Amino acid sequence: MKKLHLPVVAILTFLLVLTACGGAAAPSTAINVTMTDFQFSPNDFTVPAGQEITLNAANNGSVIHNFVIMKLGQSAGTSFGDEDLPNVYWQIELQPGLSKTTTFTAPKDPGDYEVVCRTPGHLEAGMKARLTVVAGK
Ligand SMILES: [Cu+2]
Repeated sequence: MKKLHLPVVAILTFLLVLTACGGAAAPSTAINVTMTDFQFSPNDFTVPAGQEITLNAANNGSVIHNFVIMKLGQSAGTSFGDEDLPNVYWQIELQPGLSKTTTFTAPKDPGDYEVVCRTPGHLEAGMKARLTVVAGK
């Protein structure tokens, strides 16, 4: 039994260090996303608040996909509908098989922002991600 203790302590220490460093990946002003039927890959992005972000998006799926960032504190819930439109911070639509590079200004307020695909049925299928906005230094 004692042999188990050292690895456990090492793992816990590692997790503590990660937490101390902020947990999520370092913020980047250039992010890449690949959309397929029906997910975002990766599904977690970290960007610095208020800065111009370059988004390289590719739709490798067989249908239209969207990268929709909801406003802070807003969620599209289980299904994206017209009632969610006023709560959209920024969005792009991408035809199947295409890639596109665009830019947007990251929200000025740090926090976790919901990212969804608004094509009917896709959020229901789990097409969702998270944009983490962190304060600049
Ligand atoms: Cu989609």
